[in-house]
Amino acid sequence: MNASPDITERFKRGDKGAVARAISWAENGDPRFATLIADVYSKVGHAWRIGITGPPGAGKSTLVNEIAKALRTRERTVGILAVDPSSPLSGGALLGDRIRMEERTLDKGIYIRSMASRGSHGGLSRTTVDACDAMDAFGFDEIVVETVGVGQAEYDVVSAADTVVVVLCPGAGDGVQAMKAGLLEVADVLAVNKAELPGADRLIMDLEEAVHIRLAGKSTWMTPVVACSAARGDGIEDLIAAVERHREHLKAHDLDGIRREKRLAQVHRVLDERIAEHLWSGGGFGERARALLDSGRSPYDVVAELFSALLAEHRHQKNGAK
Ligand SMILES: Nc1nc2c(ncn2[C@@H]2O[C@H](COP(=O)(O)OP(=O)(O)O)[C@@H](O)[C@H]2O)c(=O)[nH]1
Ligand SMILES: [Mg+2]
Repeated sequence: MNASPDITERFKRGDKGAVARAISWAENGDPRFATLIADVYSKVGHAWRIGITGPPGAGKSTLVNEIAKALRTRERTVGILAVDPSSPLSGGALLGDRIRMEERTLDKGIYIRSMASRGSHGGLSRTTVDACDAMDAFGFDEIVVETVGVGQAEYDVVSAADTVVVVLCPGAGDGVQAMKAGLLEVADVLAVNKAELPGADRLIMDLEEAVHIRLAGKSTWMTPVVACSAARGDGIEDLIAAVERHREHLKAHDLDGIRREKRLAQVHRVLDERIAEHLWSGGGFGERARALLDSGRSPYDVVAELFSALLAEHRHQKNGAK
């Protein structure tokens, strides 16, 4: 594969067009992504990755905007990834505003990218991690990933982020509902946004209690609950401070080990994808499975037969290679 030296050059020079191209390759399952990331992989690991998740309407996009602004005043460079599994026009109007903001300020230290999961090649986890790796290697200090916390998405954000911030707000996305949805489990920091609205204090208390019950007696990171009001720009510094405390906590504990496990999970996912692709397209398993089913065999029988055939072929190839 020799199609990327030019892009690799541009990438290393800090041309944002090159990081955009890299992410598109990742989204489309273009093999040039693998070549590029291999070239720049020694640079991956510098950035701190902040995942922002929570129910729709909680104020995630508004918060991401405020966090990015605050990080920029600290001279930190920021890559933003907005992943929206529900809408192909990810991020909607707010993202549009941000892009306009970026154009207006011509701020070289910020890059904003939206990614739709529908139609993306491979899983959302993989493309999210790939996009983060690309932004990380490109040299951003901080990467902020916004995903809607529904269903699988909150686990996807865990695989991509070092610190997961779960954003809730009084009213619609109740604390109890969040617990049911498994959002509390993935939270390193809980942000109660729209804290100026009635019900916020109650939600904060409920969440603190829930965290306490879950983590009491365990010598582990105690998920802080931070009040903020993204629309007013309040509490943003507290939120960033909480993220920084979590970062220090991980650095003092086993950051490398945690990151290695996430890498391993990525290898696992991508290898699974590869194997499945190979079997069902190149390996002709579909045809063989159909034939076996037509002969009246049960699905488990068919699986057993195909699996032993696979192992036999593998052994055969290995011996042939000797
Ligand atoms: N009252 C109030 N509204 C907010 C606050 N932050 C965001 N919003 C509003 O909540 C709505 C959803 O915000 P958005 O950032 O798009 O939420 P997302 O779906 O989680 O990304 C928008 O109308 C925002 O203006 C806040 O702190 N207080
Ligand atoms: Mg949003």
